[in-house]
Amino acid sequence: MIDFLPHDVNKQLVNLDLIVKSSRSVPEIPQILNRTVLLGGKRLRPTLCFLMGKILGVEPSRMAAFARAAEFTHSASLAHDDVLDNANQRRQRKTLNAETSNARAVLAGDMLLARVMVELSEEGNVDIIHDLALVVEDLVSGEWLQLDARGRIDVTWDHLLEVAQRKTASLMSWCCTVAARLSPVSTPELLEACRAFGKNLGIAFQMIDDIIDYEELGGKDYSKDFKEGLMNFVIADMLKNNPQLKVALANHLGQGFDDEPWARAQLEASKENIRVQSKMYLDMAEEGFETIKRFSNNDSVDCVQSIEGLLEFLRMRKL
Ligand code: GRG
Repeated sequence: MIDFLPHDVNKQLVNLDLIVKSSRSVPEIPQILNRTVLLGGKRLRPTLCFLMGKILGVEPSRMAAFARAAEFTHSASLAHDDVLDNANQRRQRKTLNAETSNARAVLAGDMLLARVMVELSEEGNVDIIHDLALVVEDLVSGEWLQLDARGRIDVTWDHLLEVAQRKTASLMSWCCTVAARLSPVSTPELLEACRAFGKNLGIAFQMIDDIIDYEELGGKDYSKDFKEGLMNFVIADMLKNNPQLKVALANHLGQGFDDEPWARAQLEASKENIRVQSKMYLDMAEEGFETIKRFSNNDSVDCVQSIEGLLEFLRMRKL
């Protein structure tokens, strides 16, 4: 995803060990995790950990355990999410639930979370563990709130924002606050700036994800959310600006409206509106990053540029 990473950060990412090991667990559980949900993906969360760590002067070798915890937590949530969505495919591979069963996928996700607890407790920073436990609460609550909205057309903008903040932004925010907590120049102001930066980045990321959901007509994942009975930012905007479409949209919720002529023009307009909204969140992230930059050291100019490059990349609606 980010092809403009400094050499040393790229090396940290390439060398990041994402194999789950446990001498205590039933051996099949790590084995199946290692060949399903732990493979592939953009590794955005570890990337954030490493970049923010270097910017804030954290010893590089300290960040790997937290980057691993971030990706494991993300992967555990994906394992459970695929059960809830009854999904067969993720990242062009069979999902964990499709490889085993729903019951075993839930258990394997739980095992990953247990590994996160074990490994992070070995790092000995209770505040960081406390923050991550709150993130797990957010992930669960976000998913719960999303379930409340499934099959409903009258979902409010605030509800979608709340879900995005909990499901997507909370973990990205944690990746940034870890660096603030470990930094030799840590202050409450820096911690808050990192929290806000990650939150705004995460909300923008979710909005762009929602736009991309409508990007390739004919692609197998086109309009995935709507076909699963879920409103997202794009469709909520479409409905707000075209209340006359309420009945048609309600009738298609759960099926999709791939090539329906009544939807095309309005859909494109709403994708553009959400792009503008996502830019507002990216602007807020950039503003917060100005504060973070004040705490950065001179050796990390390349990482500062990478974060700015990431924001620019997202402005171009790419993930
Ligand atoms: C067990 C921790 C845990 C949670 C259970 C199911 C659930 C509660 C939460 C689901 C949270 C979820 C799936 C959020 C989606 C966030 C999101 C935007 C995922 C896509 O992230 P990318 O694009 O994915 O970074 P890759 O594939 O690149 O890793």
